[in-house]
Amino acid sequence: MPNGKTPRPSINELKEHAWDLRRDILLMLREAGSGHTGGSLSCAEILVALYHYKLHHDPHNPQWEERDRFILSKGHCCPALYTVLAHRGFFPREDLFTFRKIDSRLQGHAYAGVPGVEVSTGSLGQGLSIANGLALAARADGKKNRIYCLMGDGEMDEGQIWEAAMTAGFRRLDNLCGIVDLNGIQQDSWTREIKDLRPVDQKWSACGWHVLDVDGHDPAGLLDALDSAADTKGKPVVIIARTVKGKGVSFMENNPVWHGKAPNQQELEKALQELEATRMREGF
Ligand SMILES: Cc1ncc(C[n+]2csc(CCOP(=O)(O)OP(=O)(O)O)c2C)c(N)n1
Ligand SMILES: [Mg+2]
Repeated sequence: MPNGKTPRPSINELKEHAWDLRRDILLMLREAGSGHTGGSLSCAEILVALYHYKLHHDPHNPQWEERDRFILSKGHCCPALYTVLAHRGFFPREDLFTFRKIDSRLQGHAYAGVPGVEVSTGSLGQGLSIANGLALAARADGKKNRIYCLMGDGEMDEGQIWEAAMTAGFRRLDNLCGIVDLNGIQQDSWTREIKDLRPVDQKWSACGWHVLDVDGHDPAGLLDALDSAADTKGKPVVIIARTVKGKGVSFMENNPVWHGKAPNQQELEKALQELEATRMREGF
């Protein structure tokens, strides 16, 4: 049960967990033949920082009352969530290869029937409102657990996000931490061309949030930001995590085509070779 007070994993360990996550995301998407590759790869380090360090959770008792809650508001990126949950022992890794198959509980958007998934998501814009409810309930019950909500940058186009952001700021929900996976791309184009979010930090601070801006692929920076968020009193905290969509595979990086496309066998092999080369080069 990592809790941020325990010693931090080494940077190499975290890099290795993110590497394993990327490998299994690619393998499961190939097996399924469909799914959301780019946004799953962009949030790998964020999920590793949460599930291998910050979250209080118990894979053997997913409903443990005192657990921290994590809401994947960008529910189409469930390949990343399912994989980190399998790696933490919530269910067997082999189940990943049933993703999107008939009768599998590993549905193509995050499904609450999977151990460790708090809520079904996929209709964008709703996760932060759910997180607010959980944060208000925890406060009312005098609980110490924290609530985390990961959103996409394209998802910021949803009005409901800003209704929820204003509510959390007004209610001073300091047990709530939002994370924005700012990868610059939504569905088939660049976020700045569809609806420019900038200045995104000022939008959140105007709603009453404390804003942290980090490199979303730097494990140390993410751990610092998560610790700092937990220590912030009187305000919710949003971590703006600057990421690359498709991170880790050169031909998937910054290419909107890979938003909702799974690799074919040849692409998978090329991607895995690249991941292996990175591991050798960086020596983790
Ligand atoms: C309410 C709603 N409208 C549209 C969609 C279709 N859709 C799925 S993913 C996506 C783009 C999301 O972009 P972003 O939030 O930036 O996610 P990421 O880049 O992390 O994949 C859209 C429009 C949806 N899932 N829900
Ligand atoms: Mg995006």
